[in-house]
Amino acid sequence: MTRKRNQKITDLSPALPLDTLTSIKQSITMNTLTRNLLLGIGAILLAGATLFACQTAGTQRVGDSDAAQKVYVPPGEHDEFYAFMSGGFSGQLTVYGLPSGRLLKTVPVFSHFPENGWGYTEETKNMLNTSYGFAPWDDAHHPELSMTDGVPDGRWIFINGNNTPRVARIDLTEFETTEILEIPNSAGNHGSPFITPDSKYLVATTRFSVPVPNRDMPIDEYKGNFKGMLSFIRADQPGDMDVAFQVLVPGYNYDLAHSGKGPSYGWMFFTSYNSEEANTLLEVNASQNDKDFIAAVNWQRAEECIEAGNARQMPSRYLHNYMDEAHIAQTEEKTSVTVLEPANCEQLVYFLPTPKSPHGVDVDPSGQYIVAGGKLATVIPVHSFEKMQQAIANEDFETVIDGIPVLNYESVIAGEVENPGLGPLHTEFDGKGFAYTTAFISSEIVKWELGTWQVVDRIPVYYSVGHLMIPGGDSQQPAGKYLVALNKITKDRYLPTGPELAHAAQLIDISGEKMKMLLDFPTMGEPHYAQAIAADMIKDKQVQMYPLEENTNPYGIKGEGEARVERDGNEVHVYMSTIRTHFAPDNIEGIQVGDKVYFHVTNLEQDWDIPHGFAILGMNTAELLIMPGQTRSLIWEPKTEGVYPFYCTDFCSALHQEMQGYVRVSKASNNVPLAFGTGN
Ligand code: K7E
Ligand code: CUA
Repeated sequence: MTRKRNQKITDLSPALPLDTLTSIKQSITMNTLTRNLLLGIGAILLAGATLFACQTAGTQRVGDSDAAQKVYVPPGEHDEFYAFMSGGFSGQLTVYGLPSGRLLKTVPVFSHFPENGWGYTEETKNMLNTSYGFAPWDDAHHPELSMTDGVPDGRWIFINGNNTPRVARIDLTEFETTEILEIPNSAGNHGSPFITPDSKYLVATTRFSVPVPNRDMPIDEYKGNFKGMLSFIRADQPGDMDVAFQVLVPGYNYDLAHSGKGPSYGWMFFTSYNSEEANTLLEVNASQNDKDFIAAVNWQRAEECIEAGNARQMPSRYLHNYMDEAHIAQTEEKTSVTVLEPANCEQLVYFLPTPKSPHGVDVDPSGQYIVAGGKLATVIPVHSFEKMQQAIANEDFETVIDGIPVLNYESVIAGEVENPGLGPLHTEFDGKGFAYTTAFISSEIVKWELGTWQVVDRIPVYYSVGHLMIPGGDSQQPAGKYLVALNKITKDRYLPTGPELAHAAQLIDISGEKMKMLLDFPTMGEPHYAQAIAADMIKDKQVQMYPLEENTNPYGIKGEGEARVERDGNEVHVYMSTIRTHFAPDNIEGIQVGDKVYFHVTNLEQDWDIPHGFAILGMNTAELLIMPGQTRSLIWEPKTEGVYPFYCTDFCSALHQEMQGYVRVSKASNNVPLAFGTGN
C-alpha cells in the first residue's frame, strides 16, 4: 500500500460525515492548544490560559481546560489505574498509567528484549521454545487480567501470541512473564486469552483453520479437511498451565471470544467468519454469506462429556515453558491433548447466526447479552442468553452442521442497534447500562443503551479505532469512568517520524452523559486490546528485590568471597558479583579464542530499584540487567585476541562509571594461566 504525501485531512476517510470532519479540524486546533496548556506550570496557570483560549476560539475550549485538569497527575503522585496494552507486532506488553498516559514499563513476553537480556540469557531463553524451535518473536493482541468472582483481581495478566500459537502468563507482583504455553492443532491464536469469571479457563482459537492433525495436503481441498479448534486452558494454577481440552469445529476462521458470566457462567462465546470455508481471496470469498456464526460452547457440558469418556486423546507435540523456583525457565514437552467433537457430545456447541463476518464478541456485565461486532454489518446484533436457552429447549434449529445445531436468528436476537457507525468491531460496557462500540471505518465510538438498543452519543476518534477499553469493561463490574480508544492510524496527530507513525490511545471521559475527549498519547507497537485495573489492586504487592539467601541459581554466589573463574574444556564459567560500585572479579586472564565464556552475574544488592547492568565489548547478543538478589547468565565467545572491557550499563550510583573490568583473551593453546582478580 502506498500513501500519498501531504495527504489532506479530508482525504482520510471520504465516508466521514461533514460534521465529523468539522470536529476533526476543530480538534486539531484544540490539541495544539492542549499541548501548550500542558506545557504551562500548574493548574492556576491553566485556568488563566483557558480564559485566553475561550476568548480566541469559542466555547469548545472550556471542555479542553477541564480535560487538562482531569489527566494532570502532579509530579510525585501516582496514576489511578494501571493500563496494560498489548504490543501487537512488538510481541510485548506495555504498562501505562491512567489518566496521565505515562509509559511505565515494557514487559517482554514473546519477543527478544536486549534491554534486559530476555530471551538471550540462560535463565530466560527456554521461555521462547516452541515445537517449531526457538521462536523469539510473536504478535500479541489481547491482554486479559485474571478474575475472581467476575472482577479483575490483579494476580496475573495473560496475553496471546497470534503467530506461533501461544499464551503467556505475566505475574503482576514482578511484572515478569512466568509461563508460556503453546497451543497444539492451532494456527493463528487470535481469539485469546479470554478468561472465565473465576479464572478457571482461558481460551485460544484457531484464526486459520488447518488440517488437523497438520499434514501435507493440497490447499484447495480445504473444505471439510481443514478444521478449527477451540482450546480451553487451565489458567488458575500458576506454573501448570495446560490445555484442558479442545473442541474440534468446522473449518471457519475463529476470531474472538468472551466468557459468559452471571447467568451465562459456564458458557464461552466465539465469533467466526469465513463460514464459506474459502481458502483464497478471502476478502471476497469469505464475505458471501449474510451471516456467519457465534459459537456458544457450554464448557461445563464439555467437562461432563470428558468425564463420561466421550473425548479422545490426540497425539500432539507442544511445549510448556515456565519459571522454576530458581527463576530459571524450563521447557517441558507435552505429547497428547484431549479432543472433543460436538457430534460425540450433545449440547456442547450451538451456532448463533450473526451478521456479517463478525469480529468482536462481548458479553455485558449482567451476562445476559452477547454483542457482536459484525464488521460488514449495518447493525450491531445483540443476542439474548435467555432466548438462546429457550431456543435450545425448543430445539428451534435452522439446521445442524457437523453435529452443531444452528439456532434461529430471530429466536435468539435481543435487538439490533441501528446506525452504529461503519465497521463496528469491539464493544465494552460502563456498568451503568450503556455499551460503547468502536466503528473502524467511520472512526468513532458509539454509545448505546442496553435494552432499548438506541444510540445515545457518539464521538470521533483519530483515526480508525480497533479495540476500546474501559477498566473492567469486559467484567461484571466495570469502572465506568474512562474509556481508551486504541487507534490504528495517526497521520497528522503527532510530530511525524518518517514512514512509520505511532499508533495512539485516546482517553475519553465517560463519567457523564456525553463522552469527552481528554487526552491522546502514542503507544508502542500495535496495541490491539488493553485492560486496566485500579492501581490499588496491584501497587502494594510489588516484589522489591529477591532475597539473596533464597537465590538457588546453581551459578549464583552469596558474596564476593565466592567469586571465581572455572574452566571446563573450552567452557569457562565466570561466577561474578556486582554491588555498588564494582564487579568481582574485575580482571580476568587466561581466556582463549574459541572459548565459550559464561558470565553468571549475581547482583548482591538488597535494596529496591538498584539493578546493575553488564555488557562486554563485542557482545553478539544483549546486555544483562540483573535485579537485586538475582543471577543472570550470558554466553560470550571472543573471536580475536585482545583485551576486552566490560562495564555496568545502569547508572546505579555516583561511582557507576567506575564499575568496569577487563578480560584478557589470548590465542588458543597458549601459556597464559587462568587468573582473576577481585581487588580483595
Ligand atoms: Cu480487533 Cu487482533 Cu482483537 Cu486488532 S483485534 S483491533
Ligand atoms: Cu552498577 Cu552502574
